[in-house]
Amino acid sequence: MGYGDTGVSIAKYLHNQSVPFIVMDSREGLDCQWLMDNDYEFINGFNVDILDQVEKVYLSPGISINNPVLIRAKSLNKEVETDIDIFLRIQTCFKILISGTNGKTTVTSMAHKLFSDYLLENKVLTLGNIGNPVLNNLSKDIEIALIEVSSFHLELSSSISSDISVLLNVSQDHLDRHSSFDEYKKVKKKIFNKSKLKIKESSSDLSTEGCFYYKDIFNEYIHCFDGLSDIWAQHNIENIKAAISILLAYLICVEELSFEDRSNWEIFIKDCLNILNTFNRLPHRFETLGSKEGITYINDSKATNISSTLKALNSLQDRYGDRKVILLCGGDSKGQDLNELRTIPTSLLKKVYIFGLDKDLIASYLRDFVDVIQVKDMKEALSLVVEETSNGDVILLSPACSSTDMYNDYKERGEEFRRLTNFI
Ligand code: UMA
Repeated sequence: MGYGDTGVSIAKYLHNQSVPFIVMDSREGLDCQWLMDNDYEFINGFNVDILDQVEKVYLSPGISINNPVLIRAKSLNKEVETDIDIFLRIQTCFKILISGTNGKTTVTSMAHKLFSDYLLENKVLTLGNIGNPVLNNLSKDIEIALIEVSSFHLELSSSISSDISVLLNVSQDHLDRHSSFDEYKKVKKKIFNKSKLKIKESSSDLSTEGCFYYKDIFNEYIHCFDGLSDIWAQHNIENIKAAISILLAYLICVEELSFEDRSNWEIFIKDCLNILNTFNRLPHRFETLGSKEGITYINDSKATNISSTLKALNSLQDRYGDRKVILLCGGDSKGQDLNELRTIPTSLLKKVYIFGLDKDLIASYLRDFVDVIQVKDMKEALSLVVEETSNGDVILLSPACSSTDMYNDYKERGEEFRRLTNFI
């Protein structure tokens, strides 16, 4: 079910096993040439009747648990599996699962940099939600797999297990897919189901036994982080701690470092920070595009929920004075509780331009605190913004919403910001 990146990887996996299959996808105009060339049936839409011929159902993460074919398959006791289930069952490498509402891809990439530079001999790969379907890597010679998993993966997967599982943070997101915030939290907690070692941000949220808390573990070593003056690094301090704690946990698992004897930890942390000094920042994530005529432009298009936008604004508050930031936001708010918007640091904001599907709704929550202007799109916002800015201001695209009402994805939205601001 689904013939996007994951569906294609599942189809190729089954083809290699000589297992016959049928593909279903509701999208129009999909490229099905490979299926046709190999005589596989493609159904454009979801047809419950097909289940008579089916022994097992394979799911893409985008398929909802309320999809009628999936509901019917379960009621008929058909086996249901995801690509993640297959990979975790078959691949024998050391498996590290990473999830969380914000920072998953950044932490997975930072951990990859740390593992690759620290453990020169090991073959380490990043897989999963980061944009590399796990099944494309089944036959590869991997020693350590850093697998980014989303709430969609966790919700649909039936047999989550790992050597190390990491849950970064949990705040409201994807509430158009999960029935409530509590349900979303429950799904995220599945990452710890059969995990030998668990890593979590802190002990304060979601109660889970036997965890390694990366916010607290570095308390004694906080002076090591003092040198991180760069605004990007400050914004990512929790992500940096999480990435270091993943390598630390791995070294504890393979007994190269000890949890009890911490005499080498300080050197280890400093080594890690040195490695991350040369980490290539990821685009669309609090990405400073540059400055022109005294105005700084930041592309934070990946901020697809309110907590991510709050983080960006709070980072800027430490650095800039009152009324220095012009925020561009809006899109599909995905059922988030917009009351959270009331906690934004309003003194920092000069103006907020709002566009997209939920602009009226978002404006109604912000209007009492800040100067709000509703616009048709990002282009209109940027054409008006020119009149407002003065030396030392920051123009921040941090939408707090999903992009899919106006763009294919957050990347396209970020690219448009880059193009319209002439940072090509
Ligand atoms: N489809 C249907 N009906 C549905 C839902 C989907 O027919 O109800 C079809 C679509 O028409 C499309 C296909 O399924 O042809 C898309 O499948 P998909 O939505 O499961 O996406 P994939 O292309 O397989 O990509 C997925 C992840 N996407 C989602 O979970 C939505 C990718 O994460 C991931 O990189 C990829 O697998 C490889 O593991 C993207 C993402 O946006 C980056 N993730 C969300 C996030 O990070 O917040 C969860």
